[in-house]
Amino acid sequence: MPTNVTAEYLAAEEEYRNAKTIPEKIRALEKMYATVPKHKGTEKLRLQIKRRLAELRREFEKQQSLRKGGGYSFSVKKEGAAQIVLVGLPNVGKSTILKALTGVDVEIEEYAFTTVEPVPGMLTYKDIQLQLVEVPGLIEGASLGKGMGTQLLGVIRNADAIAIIVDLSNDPIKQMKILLREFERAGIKVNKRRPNVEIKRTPSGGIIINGQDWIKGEISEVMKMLREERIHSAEITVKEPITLEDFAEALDESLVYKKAIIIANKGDAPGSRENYERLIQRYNDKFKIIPLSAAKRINLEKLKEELYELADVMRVFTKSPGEDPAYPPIAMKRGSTVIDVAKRIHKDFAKNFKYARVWGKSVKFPGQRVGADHVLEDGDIVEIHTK
Ligand SMILES: Nc1nc2c(ncn2[C@@H]2O[C@H](COP(=O)(O)OP(=O)(O)OP(=O)(O)O)[C@@H](O)[C@H]2O)c(=O)[nH]1
Ligand SMILES: [Mg+2]
Repeated sequence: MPTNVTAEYLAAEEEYRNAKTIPEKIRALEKMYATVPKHKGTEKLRLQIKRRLAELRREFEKQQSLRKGGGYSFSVKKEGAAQIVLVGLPNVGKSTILKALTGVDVEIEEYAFTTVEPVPGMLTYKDIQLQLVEVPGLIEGASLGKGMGTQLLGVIRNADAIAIIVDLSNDPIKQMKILLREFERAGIKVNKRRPNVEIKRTPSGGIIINGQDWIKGEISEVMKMLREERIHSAEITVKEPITLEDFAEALDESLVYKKAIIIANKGDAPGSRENYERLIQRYNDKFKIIPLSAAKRINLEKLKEELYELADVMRVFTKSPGEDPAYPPIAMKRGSTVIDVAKRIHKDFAKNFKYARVWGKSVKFPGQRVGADHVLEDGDIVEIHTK
């Protein structure tokens, strides 16, 4: 054990040794991680704690799903172009927002835990249907099994994106800390992408690592992690500067990555301005923050626009030669190409594709002739020509 750790760390370590259940162990390890001094000498120790935490999380998930008869009983069938979950502590105004945006008749009360199961509603914006799902209020410890938390977090893991809702009549920083910790514990990474490491398992030939120089840390530690994951033969390509912890993250297939925004609700409440300023100061660089009063219906239009952005979709109008564009448009993932659209319409369209004509933002002049790989933009009109 390193000699330069703190008394708090030792206390947490003691707690870890005495822990009986997985949640107890997780809490103790989190404390150890938070109290270990961050310098080069403790790098391996921090890595070890992180890896043990990930292992416990996976073990806990398995235990939970076995107990609940397998899988998450709360899953909500996806509809529309994207599914966005509304997530927050109890009583922050999730139902009020859902109702204001989708018209769904959900119960709204001044006390906590009014909504007890996920409630979906459809938001139509710019001719596109987005599914919003209110997730019942999360609480501290949800990820460790409190208040059906594991099922609720399962719904969030399965969604396309997350709208975090905080209540500006209460301390928003505290709310964010609770929510972000629960996400972390459930293996949900927000507004972050997987470290750019490609791991290609090979039948034989041992471990080959391309781009080794990008790794800030000892290769022996990398090899140890691979052994522990039972990866004995693989071609690994590191494509950006990474730490050992990043490498561990890249190895962890149970993690999910989601885009998220913050909706700062109850902007009409006393003290909300001050709380909003604090929220901005702390989280503005990682999240888009939209102030709102759902009760007074202030800033709802802006919120719709931001939810549309969050959904990461675009509208594509299709047309046949000599005819007007068809309505409604189809919803495509941002960055989709002409051939993606062709595939969506009919597989023969893709198979017999010759060229397309495009009108809109992605081209220089109207009706421009483009190839299969041409990347489209929101609102483009596409006319596909086949052989
Ligand atoms: N002042 C103010 N109150 C609001 C606003 N939005 C919601 N509320 C109130 O906050 C309380 C809780 O609202 P809900 O929409 O039921 O909150 P929820 O997050 O769905 O609550 P649970 O389902 O119990 O977790 C109700 O009394 C609402 O009227 C708002 O913008 N301003
Ligand atoms: Mg509710």
